[in-house]
Amino acid sequence: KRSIRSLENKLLIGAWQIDYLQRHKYFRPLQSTVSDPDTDPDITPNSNITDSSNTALVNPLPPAGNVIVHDKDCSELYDRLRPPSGFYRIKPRPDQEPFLVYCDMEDGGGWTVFQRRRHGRVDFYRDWVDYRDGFGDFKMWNDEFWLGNEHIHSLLLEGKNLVKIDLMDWNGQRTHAFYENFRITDEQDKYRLQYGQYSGQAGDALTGGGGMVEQWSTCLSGMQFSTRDQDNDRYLQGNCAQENKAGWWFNRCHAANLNGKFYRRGKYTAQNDNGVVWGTWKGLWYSLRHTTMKVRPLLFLDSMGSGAGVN
Ligand SMILES: [Ca+2]
Repeated sequence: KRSIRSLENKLLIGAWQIDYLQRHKYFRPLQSTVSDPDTDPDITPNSNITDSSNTALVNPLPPAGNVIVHDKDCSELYDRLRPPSGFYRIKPRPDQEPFLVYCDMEDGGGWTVFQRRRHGRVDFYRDWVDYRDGFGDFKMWNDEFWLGNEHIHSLLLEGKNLVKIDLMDWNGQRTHAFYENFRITDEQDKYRLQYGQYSGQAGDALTGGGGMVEQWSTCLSGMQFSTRDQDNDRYLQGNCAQENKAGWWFNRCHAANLNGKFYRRGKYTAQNDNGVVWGTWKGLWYSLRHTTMKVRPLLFLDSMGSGAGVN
């Protein structure tokens, strides 16, 4: 199953490369990367690429190097090329196979996205191997995916990062949470979650919100990852991953679970609070419409110089 997945990934990367090369006709006018880093914010490819007759084939493989060069994350790619948002291959560690990620080059730019919910078409109730290796679609701007714990682990390995969690409800209202120095350990330690300082408007639901008593059962800091087939939670009577239809870091069980079941209206009723939940914002019985988890270096200075982006 794993090798099929890896083949699929290679195919996807291949298809994407061909698409990329066609779109950019393998070369671009040189000045485009120098003079106007801020244009072309669109995710969809621009069809108004200059007529090929003006664009001499000066450098056969010019700055569109993301096909050949592998940045370690989207922030490095952003620093180098200021490309539009989209799927790119990155390579966090030199000894690693490059893999596809979605780079959010807006919101200050340079964000590597590792989780996204948009429309509920991708099933997030999956087993350990799927969560380890990643699943979902990596093609369209609104595709849903989990990048995979192994990839997330290597992406976050250096620490000193800032994770931003973007949330939207069914009325289009948005909020966000920041966590500094977000990390997960390796598979041997079941991808245990560690993070530092919280800030933002959505509330610190990862820590459980509420008081000490509530946090004792819902704080996810230090918790291992659980899936329906691997119960690593602190809930002795059952499996939080099964009850909550998700792979996630569970205590007994949670006040935040962005991999939960996708309900098509915000408020829901069920035996368990198993929706796409950020408890400190909308409570446990409201399932969110959009979620994004993304990361970039803590000291990243975006084009606005704010380091934290807007919103
Ligand atoms: Ca359990």
